Amino acid sequence: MRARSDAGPAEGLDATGGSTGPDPATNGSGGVRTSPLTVEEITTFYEKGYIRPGKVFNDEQIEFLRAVVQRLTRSEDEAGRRYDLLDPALWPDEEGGNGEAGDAGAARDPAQSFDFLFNMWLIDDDFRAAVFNPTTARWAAQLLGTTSVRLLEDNALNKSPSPHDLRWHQDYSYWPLAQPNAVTAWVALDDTTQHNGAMLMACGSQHLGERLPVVFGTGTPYLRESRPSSVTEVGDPAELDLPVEVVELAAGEVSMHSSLTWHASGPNLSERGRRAIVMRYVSDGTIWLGAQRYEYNYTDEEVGLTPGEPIGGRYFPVIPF
Ligand SMILES: O=C(O)CCC(=O)C(=O)O
Repeated sequence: MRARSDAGPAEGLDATGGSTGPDPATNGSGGVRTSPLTVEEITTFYEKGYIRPGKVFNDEQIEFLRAVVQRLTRSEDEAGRRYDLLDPALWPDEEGGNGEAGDAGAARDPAQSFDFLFNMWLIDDDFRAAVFNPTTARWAAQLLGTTSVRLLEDNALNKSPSPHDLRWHQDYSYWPLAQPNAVTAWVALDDTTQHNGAMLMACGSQHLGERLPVVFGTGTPYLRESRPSSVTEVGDPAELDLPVEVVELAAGEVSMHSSLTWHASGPNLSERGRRAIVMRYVSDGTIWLGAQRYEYNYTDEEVGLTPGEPIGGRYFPVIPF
């Protein structure tokens, strides 16, 4: 579908995306952690719905990845594949199709820019080296209680300075899977604070089960008609007494959240973009539902999967760890 680039692995990243520095398992390489999660961390994830296990890329690797993302953002833009999470032209209506806001010609408000790149591992070897790092894959397996995980997708995010926020949502609502056996690893490429729009997590919300997808820019729920009637809207964490934590991270640090955890992010009040790369992992064996659940970036035909089959194939590779 898309050609791979000829670029070699990232400087400072080995072929599997691991650190090439001395003894990283003991935090020897720029404070990078590769040790497995502890029982306490796994328990905290179960209780709160997310954890901050530490730094997975050192400063040199982060500097390199920023340049990789900048290059890919430019080439994707030139190829007409710009996707903006806050662009009203892309917002679905309540039924899930493009509504009035989706009419061709709807103006794109630059102040709302939240650039979103999808599956760069397929076209760029440097990005792939980061995405295939064994550390976050192993952590994902520990958090999902499995021995093998597949990559569901990767993303690069750049939230521009903007007064707009990304509304409360849970990731599972948007995925073509029969079970929420999935977890996201969100790696900061910049120091991330409340001021520049860090993510917010509603602790314990993952215990409340599946919710409807929402339009990221407005919080309007959709797909009410096609989801079971027991699936209700994401609520206001404050009204439900769910503690909200701000996920402040230094560049290179990762947070990992469950596919059911409600999360949002505030406005970026700084003068620079707030960048991140994201890996989303799914337990091997999770069942593909495809378009009958959600119109994903790939059709069932493209991925070669029939609804009811375990997820697999070239778009969803096992990540070795
Ligand atoms: O980066 C953000 O502000 C939100 C990202 C998000 O919702 C996610 O990675 O699941």
